[in-house]
Amino acid sequence: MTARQQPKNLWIGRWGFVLAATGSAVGLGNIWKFPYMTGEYGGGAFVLVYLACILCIGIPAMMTEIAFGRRGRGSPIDAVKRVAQESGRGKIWSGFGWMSMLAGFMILSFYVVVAGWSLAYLWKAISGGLQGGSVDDMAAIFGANNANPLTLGAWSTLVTVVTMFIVGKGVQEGIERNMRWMMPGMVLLLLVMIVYAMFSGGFGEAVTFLFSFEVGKLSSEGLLAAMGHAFFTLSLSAGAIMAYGAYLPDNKSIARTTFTVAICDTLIALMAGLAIFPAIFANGMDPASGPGLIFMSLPLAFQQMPLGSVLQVIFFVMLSVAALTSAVSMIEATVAWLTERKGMSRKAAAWSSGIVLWLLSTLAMLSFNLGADWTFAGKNFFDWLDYLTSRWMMPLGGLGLCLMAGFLLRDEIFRDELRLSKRQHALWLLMVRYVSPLGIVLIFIDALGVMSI
Ligand code: VAL
Repeated sequence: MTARQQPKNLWIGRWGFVLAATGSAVGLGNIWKFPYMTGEYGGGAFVLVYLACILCIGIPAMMTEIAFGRRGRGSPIDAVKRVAQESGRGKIWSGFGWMSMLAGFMILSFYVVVAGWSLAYLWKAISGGLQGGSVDDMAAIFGANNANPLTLGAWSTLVTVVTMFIVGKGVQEGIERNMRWMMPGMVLLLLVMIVYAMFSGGFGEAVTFLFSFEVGKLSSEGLLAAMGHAFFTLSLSAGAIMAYGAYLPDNKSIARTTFTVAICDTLIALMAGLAIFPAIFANGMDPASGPGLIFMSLPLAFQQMPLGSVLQVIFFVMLSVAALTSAVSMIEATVAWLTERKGMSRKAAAWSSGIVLWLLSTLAMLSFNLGADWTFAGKNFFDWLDYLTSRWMMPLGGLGLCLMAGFLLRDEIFRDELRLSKRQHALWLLMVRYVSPLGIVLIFIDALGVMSI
């Protein structure tokens, strides 16, 4: 097959794909996960490695993924298969498409639980349920929020239902429209929080914590976490970006789009760090408090701010919408596959994957209450989903696609899709052939060395 595949659905507006891909990238990863991981892995060193991974691994990998998606014009499984076949390679390579679809599904099953926290906190913010003067009070509220499997399950079920509803309708219009107000709104709100933090203590400490690069401080586990987070935050190897790339019109520049998405995503994560850490230090909280970090520190900070109760409601609305625009992207690969291959309607595909997702997410949700003791090697089900996907499956998927694009497949395909200048193309090739794979492999080797101790 040499002819280019014809697109079925294309992003509508001029900014359609950028908005949707940014909507996918910017999510809980930026505002919930980035701060707590930075806290757990010691600050600046983690941030530095994360930024290096975005630049050297994430950006080339994202360009490659979009090129695969646009060339193959189908779900990641079919897109990878078609591009491989166009180069005379076998179906077996679609395995990377399978892995990314599975990773997206697994991520979504714990993601809806955290998005459920966000909705629960929105409700508490509206109904005055986030009162308390100390970190301990906030920790008690967070604990109580998670203790009851029925209410916690109801929130994550709500997220699942809303996600499937949007996906069933078709993501293009809904997402494009929402992203237009959400991104500027989010940036504005984070700016307000940062400016407030500048004048209310803890800001200097936060800046030092985030940007003092003592690389020696980072453990092998932290290195792996930083690399995994670069994949997670850009939604790479989770089916999302490739599935969205399949709807990218031919005349759009993949490189420009990728840089725009990566820059927006990185800026929002850093802004979130600058908005959140001052509150953590000013209130004497431990930055290494884990996944509950923002849910405990922020309500406390909002209480001390003028107009804090209003800003707090706006914040949780934004967080919930950011979570939703990411959630819908992670199921797109599965839904595209079910419609293309199994002949299902979009609605049927969305709801049937929704049921499986709901079962898996219920298990993840139980990790915070009834199933807290169901652990294996010190990790509960929720932790395992996160660990397997972001630390291993996503980087492995990225490694596979980069090596395929760099060595195995016909270079004309990528010349044709990426349309870079000669020099830029050579740089991209250098990245996907050597720099990204070497970075990923070295971090894996380092991590495996640690695990065998
Ligand atoms: N990239 C998103 C995030 O950072 C999701 C899709 C993992 O939250």
